[in-house]
Amino acid sequence: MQLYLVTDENACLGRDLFWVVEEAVKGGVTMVQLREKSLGTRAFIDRAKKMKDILLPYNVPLIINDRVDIALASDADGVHVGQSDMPYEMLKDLLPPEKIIGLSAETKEDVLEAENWDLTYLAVSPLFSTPSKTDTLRPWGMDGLKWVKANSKHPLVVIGGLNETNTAEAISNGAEGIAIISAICSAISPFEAARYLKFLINKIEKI
Ligand code: TZP
Ligand code: MG
Repeated sequence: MQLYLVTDENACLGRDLFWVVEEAVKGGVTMVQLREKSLGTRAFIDRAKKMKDILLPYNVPLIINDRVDIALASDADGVHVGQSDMPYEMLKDLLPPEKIIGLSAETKEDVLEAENWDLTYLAVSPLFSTPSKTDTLRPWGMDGLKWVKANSKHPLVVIGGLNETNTAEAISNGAEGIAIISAICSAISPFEAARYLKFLINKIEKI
């Protein structure tokens, strides 16, 4: 989950979503979340299966946003849920034990509640305010990230406003993964954007 691409077709500047994702993966993206807020169930399943086929040769896991049924139907590697999606206990009952479960935490209460759960990662969301998602609570900021790091046992992913200017600082402050929509999907070259972000992450991790 080091460099975690979250998809949004609307951010791809009219280019094919699968092309954007494959370029980004070639550039160094290590995990992909298929996030579809307006597709019908059947179209979502088709897209998930196609995405899985594309990612398989690169050994990059596919995570489905919100929809446990789609994750199961497409044999994706896991799900990402927010605070208003299916509750953790139900997810745990429905998903095979090896599947990835990621949860967004928007408040300190969310972080503390998640201490009781067996998550693959906790997403600090949003780290910064972002035009890509406007219905969020107050951004955590770097100080918020430090608080979560000190109060959570889970590996942390940061999402919201991440780009080449703040990725290194987020990693230095304890993020294990950087989740990104626009800095990759809207880049002129998703390949180069991913490559540079990956370089920044690796550089900090080596220090
Ligand atoms: N959840 C919290 S912020 C966000 C999501 C899906 C959007 C992140 O997009 P960007 O363009 O990387 O800021
Ligand atoms: Mg959700």
